[in-house]
Formats: sequence, structure tokens, C-alpha cells
Amino acid sequence: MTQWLGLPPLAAANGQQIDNLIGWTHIFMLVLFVGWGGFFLFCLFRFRKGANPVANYTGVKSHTSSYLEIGVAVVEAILLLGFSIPLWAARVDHAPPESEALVVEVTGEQFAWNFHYAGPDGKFGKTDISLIDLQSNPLGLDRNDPNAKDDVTTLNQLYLPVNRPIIVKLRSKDVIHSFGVPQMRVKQDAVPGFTIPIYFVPNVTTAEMRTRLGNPEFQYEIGCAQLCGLGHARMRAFVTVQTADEFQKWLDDQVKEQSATSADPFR
Ligand SMILES: [Cu+2]
Repeated sequence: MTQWLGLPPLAAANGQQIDNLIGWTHIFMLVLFVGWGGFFLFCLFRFRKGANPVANYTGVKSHTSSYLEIGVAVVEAILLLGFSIPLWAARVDHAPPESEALVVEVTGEQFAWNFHYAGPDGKFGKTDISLIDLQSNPLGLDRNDPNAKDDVTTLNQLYLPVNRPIIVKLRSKDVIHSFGVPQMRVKQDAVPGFTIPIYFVPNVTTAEMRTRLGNPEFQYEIGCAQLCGLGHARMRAFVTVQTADEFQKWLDDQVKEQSATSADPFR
């Protein structure tokens, strides 16, 4: 129904609501535009100089324009109270329980995205600001913490399983960034000092989307959607949506690889 908007292809189970809201907003705005544009043209004609050689200091007595204004205010109240607030509440309050979802901590920094998975134990290891090394440990993950042994971190590469709720816990190391994945209809600011949860359910794998679009190079992209400094334009990351099996295999490989390298004292 919302094809006419030319939005990026939808790839999240709960994104249709957002599209419907955007669609209805456009329809209401079109009605307003045509209404006010018509009123403007009417005024140009009705009050033209030829028909009104002498200025009229009384002005218009009709209340039509007041009623129109009230009508617009009512429509806007309906949009806000009837659509936007319930939609926002559904997105924020009814997040699936963490036990049914994949939780990923996403940390923005100038100018990259860090992703942190809890690994098979489901527990995130401790992070410590004093352990941060921009090259080898950008999150300051404490590999001596037992919960951190099987943790997986990646830079600018987010891997997700299809058809499973994803809870992203969004953080920032420096300034305000914004996590935006257009196809998932997700956009949320990352604010230093806060951990902000958002959730979505990707329902089209990268491979499926490539066939659907006929573009073998297609990638879901995360763009930073807040101007965050000079390198803002290159603050992109890629999302690879895989089947549950493919994702599990990727995660297992990462766990093996990363726990092996972190156990090496010379690294
Ligand atoms: Cu940014």
C-alpha cells in the first residue's frame, strides 16, 4: 500500500506500521496542501485590484478560515494521539523478553560502530574504560572476566539472524550518534551516558534481498543519522542478515577465533 512513497524495501516484521504512518501523514499533508493552495488562489482572485479599487478596512466577516484552522488542529491531534503515540508506545513498551531475543550492544564512536555479542553464555563481559585501546580493544572488554571469555566483538559488521527479535542496546563513547537502518525502519539516537534499548525483527536475509533486487552486491547499511563530526559521512557499517543456522555458525567461529587470540599474552 505504501509503494508509492518510494521507500527503501521493507525488511523488518514491525516496519509496516511505520510505513502506514508515513503514508497517512503524506495523504493528510497533500489534503492540507491542496486546501491551503486553493484558498490562496481564491484570495488572489477574490481580492484582486480590479474588483477592489478601494481598500476595505473592515476585512472578512466570515468565520470559514477559523473553522478550517480548527479542522487542521483536529486532524493533527488525531495524527499525534491516534497514530504516533500508540505506535511509539508499541515500539518502546512491548519489547520482547530478552530470553526470546538476540541482544547486541551497539556502541557508536567517532567514527565507527562497535558491536558486542554476549556469546553462548548469554552474559556480557565487563567493560572498563581503562582497558580501551582504539586498535585492539575499542570497547575496553575485560577478557579476564569469566563472562567475557566467549564474548564476540566486531567493528562495522553487524550479523543478525532472520525472523528473531533483535534488541539493540545503544550507547555512545563520545558525542550523539544515531543508529539508522532504513530497510528495518529503525532509527534511534545514541546518547553518551545512556543505554537506550530498541528492537526490531529482520525478516529478509541479505541473500534473499539480493535476489529480490537483482543486485548481487546489495548490503544493508547502518548510517549514522546525526551529524557527529568531520568523519560523519564515513561512519557506516554493514548488516548481514542470515538464516538461523548460518548465524549460529558465524557466531561459533567468532567465539573460537576471538577467545583464542585473546588468550595469547603476546597479542
Ligand atoms: Cu556518528
